[in-house]
Amino acid sequence: MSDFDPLKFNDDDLAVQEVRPQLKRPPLYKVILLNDDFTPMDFVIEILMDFFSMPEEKAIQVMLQVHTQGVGVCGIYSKDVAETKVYIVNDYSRENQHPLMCSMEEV
Ligand code: TYC
Repeated sequence: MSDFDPLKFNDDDLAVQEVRPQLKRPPLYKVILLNDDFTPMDFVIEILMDFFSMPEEKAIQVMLQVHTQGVGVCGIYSKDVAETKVYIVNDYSRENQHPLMCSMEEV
């Protein structure tokens, strides 16, 4: 018999339905940046390089995507990591008096 056979027979010849193992993957979250009219482009590029480990060319590309389309993806993470990224980016932006908004949404 295979490892998981949902229909097994016990000693009294009764069919017993086993519980299917719950193996759902934990959800992933996109960390996103939103455009605004005031945050300097260089500051956004710095954020993408420092907090999301992007090489400069990729950071420029993502910054321009946000600038022209209104929103862009910084990376995809587990819930805990995404929440921490959002927190540190928003905190760092406030500290530097920029209105940059970082947020997250389920993939
Ligand atoms: N729109 C900003 C500017 O013209 C640049 C910018 C890009 C701001 C991306 C936020 O997430 C952002 N200075």
